[in-house]
Amino acid sequence: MTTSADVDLAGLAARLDEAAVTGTPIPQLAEAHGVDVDAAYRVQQALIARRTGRGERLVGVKMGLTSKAKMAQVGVDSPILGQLTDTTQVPDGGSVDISGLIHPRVEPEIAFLLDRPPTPGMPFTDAVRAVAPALEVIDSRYANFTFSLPDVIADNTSAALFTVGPWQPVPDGVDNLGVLLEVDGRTVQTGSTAAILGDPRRALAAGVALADRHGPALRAGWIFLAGAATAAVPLAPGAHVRGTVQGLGTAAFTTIGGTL
Ligand code: OOG
Ligand code: MG
Repeated sequence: MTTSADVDLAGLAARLDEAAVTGTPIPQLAEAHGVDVDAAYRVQQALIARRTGRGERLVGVKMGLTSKAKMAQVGVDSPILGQLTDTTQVPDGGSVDISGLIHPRVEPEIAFLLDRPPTPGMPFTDAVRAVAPALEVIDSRYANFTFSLPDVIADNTSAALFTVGPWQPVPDGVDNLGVLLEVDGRTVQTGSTAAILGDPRRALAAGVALADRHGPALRAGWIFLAGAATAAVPLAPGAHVRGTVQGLGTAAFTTIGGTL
């Protein structure tokens, strides 16, 4: 029997890395190679190590699948942790070249700025210095945007690009703020931060637990994306995208390049 101990995790990371770099979808890997959740996080670490080895710098982490809308969209029902690097951050109001992506989708997010390395049980306002509206572009490296739980973990939770809007002081509550995603001035998704594990502060707690078990060690000054409150929508070239979180303002970008 093949166990994850026998698997060439670095080899799987190399395949996912190459798929992202060349914009070429690949078949799912986990089942064929006996990769479970623990091994999948090791593949993700190896993937990120390849990228930091090329000069990318970690700037934060992201939660995925923290809302029912997202879980239903991809058929995986467990929150997951991925990693964000500097080269994947698009300035607010900037342009995003999506020509190298496979089948990008965009989703509205809420971001936390970590004031210190959060530990289990630390009060939210001790751990978080500021909050902001954000947008995430996801792009599964797997054909047809279809994957199992270990597959999406190994693929760094489909992370591709992200934009954070202006940081705001932490409001009294972040658990019931309206969320809006607009493309070319049309509303394409609406929701509430309540959809994020009932309260996005729980996403931070879940992320702390996952980072504790699988890495990376969270750092002061890092960005933490809590996971989308709504389903993601396909991203076309020439699209003006805005994500708004009630009381926090808007994050926006415009896409260039890419094909429909
Ligand atoms: C997995 C990533 C999910 C979120 O916010 O839920 C995610 C996917 O949907 O491909 O980033
Ligand atoms: Mg997301």
